[in-house]
Amino acid sequence: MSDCIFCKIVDGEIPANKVYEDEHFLAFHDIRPKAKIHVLVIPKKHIPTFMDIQEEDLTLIGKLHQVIQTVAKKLEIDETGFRVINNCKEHGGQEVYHLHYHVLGGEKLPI
Ligand code: IU
Repeated sequence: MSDCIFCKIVDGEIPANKVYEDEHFLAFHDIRPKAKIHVLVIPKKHIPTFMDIQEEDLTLIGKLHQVIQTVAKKLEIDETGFRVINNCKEHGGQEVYHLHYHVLGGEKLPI
């Protein structure tokens, strides 16, 4: 998607503070962190929203969970814990229409 900001980050057109990258996924620090640690984990494939995940994407989405585990270990929040959030569409507060999961931690988060 040529006008997608996260696709541009994937393509290296826009810089990001990367935490993890492999063939199918990228994780980078959120530019407006809402916790001491706030990382976004995305599939490189352009899937606009949670509701656009298709049957064919389920293996990818499963692996994304493994990537979150890897990121949590790398940032040393795997033992203390963290929160994973997806904002879906307008009422969910989604700003960027490229599937992403917020990983928040590094401190005790408010309920
Ligand atoms: P949301 O779930 O779509 O609302 O979250 C989008 C997030 O992407 C939000 O927390 C932004 O701060 C973050 N972000 C970013 O890290 N880098 C960018 O270039 C842009 C948004 I645009």
